[in-house]
Amino acid sequence: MNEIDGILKGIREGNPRTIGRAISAIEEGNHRAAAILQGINEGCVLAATILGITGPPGAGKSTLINQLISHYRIHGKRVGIVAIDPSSPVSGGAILGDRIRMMRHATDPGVIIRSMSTRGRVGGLCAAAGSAAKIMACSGCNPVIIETVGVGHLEIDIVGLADIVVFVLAPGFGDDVQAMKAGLIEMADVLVVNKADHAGADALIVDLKYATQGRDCQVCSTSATESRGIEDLANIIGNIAQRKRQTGQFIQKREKMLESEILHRAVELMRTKLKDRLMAQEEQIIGDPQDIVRKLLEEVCVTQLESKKR
Ligand SMILES: Nc1nc2c(ncn2[C@@H]2O[C@H](COP(=O)(O)OP(=O)(O)OP(=O)(O)O)[C@@H](O)[C@H]2O)c(=O)[nH]1
Ligand SMILES: [Mg+2]
Repeated sequence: MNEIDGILKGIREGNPRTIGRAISAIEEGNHRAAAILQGINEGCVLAATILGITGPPGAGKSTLINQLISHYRIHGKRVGIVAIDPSSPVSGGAILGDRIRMMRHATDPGVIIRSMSTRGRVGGLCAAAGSAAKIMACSGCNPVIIETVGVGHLEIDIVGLADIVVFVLAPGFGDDVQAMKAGLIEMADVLVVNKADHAGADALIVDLKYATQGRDCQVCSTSATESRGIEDLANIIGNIAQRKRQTGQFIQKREKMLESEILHRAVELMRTKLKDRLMAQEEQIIGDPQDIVRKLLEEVCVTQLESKKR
């Protein structure tokens, strides 16, 4: 068995170390990455629901995810988590914090947890997070949860990565919520008011329910630390997943996701090839930029086609 087949077998068998190695290969973009992704069974990827859980720093996303993991484990499901750390000074300790909060599940072979950092490469990270989610799905995880920080403008395009978007809020983010409300209702399938044990939660729920009237966006409340509202949230998510599959929304979205992944990869590939070609030019570059671009593109495409024939 060659190395890639071994890795693919390990992924299918749910071996956490192999899954970790495969995701590292994707993050590094090393020579194994493309082969691993090619070998991923799209059927498993389609079978899993990818949940995006986002919201302002400190709203309780990780604590809530921890509770959701317990819920899904009780129901016999394997769960994958991709925790994206924005590397921002605000939540600099996010990775460590998330790991500690999920530690309860860290030794459970039915739970795969992976942290990823943006380090400024948002586009690349989105692709890597999407690929990590695919690998987890292929290892039998369902759902796969992606945690990202989102405030106002979304740093990571979670809507483009997930089948269902859950936005977690907490009382005390008052003005932010007002400013974000329209955008939130547009992008989220579920708005969760977490920290329902805090004062102000009821008023926030009423406010959000009013704002979402007639819209395709559900509101619920949880207390992640007190383990309240978790089952309701899981049921809401389950019902949305079922409905999206029945109406064809699910597959439409996945097709769009694949389209943008292909575009991203194509652009990255072309960028590298064009740059290499430009750097390799010996004579001085002068003339009409448009002509040079056309010539460069032609050269790169011809070389690409020739290497394919060989
Ligand atoms: N009272 C109360 N505290 C909570 C609740 N959920 C989370 N917390 C606390 O809120 C703090 C932040 O929780 P996290 O789960 O780390 O929040 P997060 O949204 O993942 O934070 P970042 O990943 O840094 O953006 C922790 O101290 C939690 O214990 C809740 O339902 N009630
Ligand atoms: Mg967190």
